[in-house]
Parts: sequence; structure tokens; C-alpha cells
Amino acid sequence: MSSKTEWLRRASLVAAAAVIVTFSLAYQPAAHAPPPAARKPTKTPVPTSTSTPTFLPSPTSTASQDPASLLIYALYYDTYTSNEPEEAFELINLDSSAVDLSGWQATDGEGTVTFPSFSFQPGQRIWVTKTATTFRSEFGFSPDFEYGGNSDASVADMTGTAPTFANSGDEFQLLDASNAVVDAGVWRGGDTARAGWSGAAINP
Ligand SMILES: [Ca+2]
Ligand SMILES: [Ca+2]
Ligand SMILES: [Ca+2]
Repeated sequence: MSSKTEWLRRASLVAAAAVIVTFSLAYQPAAHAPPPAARKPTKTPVPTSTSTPTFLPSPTSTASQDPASLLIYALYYDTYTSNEPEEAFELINLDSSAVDLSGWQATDGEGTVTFPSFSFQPGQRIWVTKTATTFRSEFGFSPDFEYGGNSDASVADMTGTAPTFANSGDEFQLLDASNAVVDAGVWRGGDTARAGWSGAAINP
């Protein structure tokens, strides 16, 4: 299967030095179509200062899976806290049925972490962070998974070696249980040749 995934250019900054990239990956490759209302975030980070939103261009993903299924919705790679323990990403399930995330992986090329069994419901969005306690103190709500160690017993842990999202540029891939690239993102100086991505890196 082929797919085209659009990284829309909605983004918000939670702090002056912090960048959270929020992108909706739409089925239709319209260059600047606004996101459907149903996909507008309902969880909003609590800003500690205001800064100018960054608008992303719309490169095309070449991920192999049905584009209207399970997608990367946001990536928080340049965070507010020193040493960035609250790096995070958000996924959305746009499928009409639940997806079992067991064995699915997230990687930046250096670190790869694996989801435990989890029934990802249609329309659901989940936040996945390196450190749940820091994430919650910043955003005001608990993430669904953490991958940098068990900082919070109430938040499910992923296994593997934690990715670190380089602020100067990096790559992120979501792989299903058969190791197929489901979605990907490349920003700033990241390697745009990675599977699942085509076009220029985003520069929020
Ligand atoms: Ca935990
Ligand atoms: Ca990295
Ligand atoms: Ca980072």
C-alpha cells in the first residue's frame, strides 16, 4: 500500500524555549487544508509563556500503512525542562476499529521502545513520554505511557532503549508489530532518507 500523509502546520509553543510540533496527518494531500474539527486537540498544554506559533510545511510521508489509521499527531522534541525528560509524542487512531499496540515500536534511529498490550480505541489519542512525572507537572494531565524508566507507577511503561529527540534535527518512526513503518517524521537537520518520509524536513 502507499499513502500520502500530510503534516499540517498547526503547532504551538508551550514555552519560549520549548517547541511542540502538532501535526495532523490527513488522508487528502491538500497543501493547506485546515484540520477537520474532529481532530482538533482537546488536550492543550498549559503555556508558561507565549510565543509565536510555528507553521509547518507539508511534506509527504510515504508510510506503508493505510493513512487513515494510526498516526503521529504531535511530537514534543524541544522541551521546557532542562535535559528534556518530558520529551513526548502523541498518537491518534483514526481507524474505525481498535488497534492492539502490543509489539508496536517507536524509534529515533538510536533508541527504540516497544508498546505493551493496549487496545487503542477509534478516535482515541494517547500521549507517550520519556518521564511521566515531569510531563504531568508541565501539562497538567497524565500521559498514557512512559519510556525513560518507571517514574510513575500509574503510567504504563514501555520497554527498550529510550529515544532522544535531538533539537537540532532527528527522525521519528512508528512501526507496527510486523516492523512496517506506519508513520514517520523528520525535522530540522534530520535524515530525510528514512523510510516513511519524503520531502524536506519540517522546520518549525
Ligand atoms: Ca510507569
Ligand atoms: Ca535521536
Ligand atoms: Ca530534545
